[in-house]
Amino acid sequence: MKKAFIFDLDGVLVSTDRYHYAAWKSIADEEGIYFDETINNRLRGVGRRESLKIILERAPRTYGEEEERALAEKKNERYRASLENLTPADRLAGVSETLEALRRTGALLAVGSSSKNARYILGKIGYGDYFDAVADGNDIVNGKPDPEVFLKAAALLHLSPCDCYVVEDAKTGIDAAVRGGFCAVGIHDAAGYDRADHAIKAFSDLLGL
Ligand code: B16
Ligand code: MG
Repeated sequence: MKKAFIFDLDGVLVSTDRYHYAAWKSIADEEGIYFDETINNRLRGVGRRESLKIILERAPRTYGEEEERALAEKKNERYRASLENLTPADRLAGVSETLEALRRTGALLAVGSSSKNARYILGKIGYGDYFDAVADGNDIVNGKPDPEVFLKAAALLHLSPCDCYVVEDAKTGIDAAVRGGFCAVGIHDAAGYDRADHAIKAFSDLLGL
């Protein structure tokens, strides 16, 4: 087992997919842009402004920089409002027990998320002070598939990428991990992605790495 685990947040420790979808869907509907769950899957692990650009691919007109900024902000207000009711019960299956067991092995635990709301979400699910390091969308210039967020987390842990697993549910996150020299572990949507070094079915399978 390696010295540390760097976890993606959304889709790995907690799932706020349906809230992202509802917020983007309301914006798309208001703008008269077609948007469905299949397109939403392309937003997994992708930053907010990049997500908006994917949605605007189907827009009947072009949007200026300021309009895009306002739409992203409106989406975030709606998304943030829906996060208010998150509680520790929203941690995904097996997360609480597995993190505790990993910690008992002496492994360091960190988060590497594209989300600018990561610290807020961690607080809501009772992990405000839990991790040894947190790197998120506020700390980086380049989003996944650039490895910046994971490199930042590894630097905060004072470890090299080769000493760390990155656990990801998004293909773009696996690409980022591989590019950064991490050991990439795919779960859920990313479990079938052949670029991952390991694929796990359940979160608790991390204990068997
Ligand atoms: P925000 P992760 C990602 O989180 C989500 O998967 C993605 O759907 C979202 O667009 C992105 O964060 C940005 O989120 O609007 O809150 O900054 O999977 O990298 O933890
Ligand atoms: Mg994710």
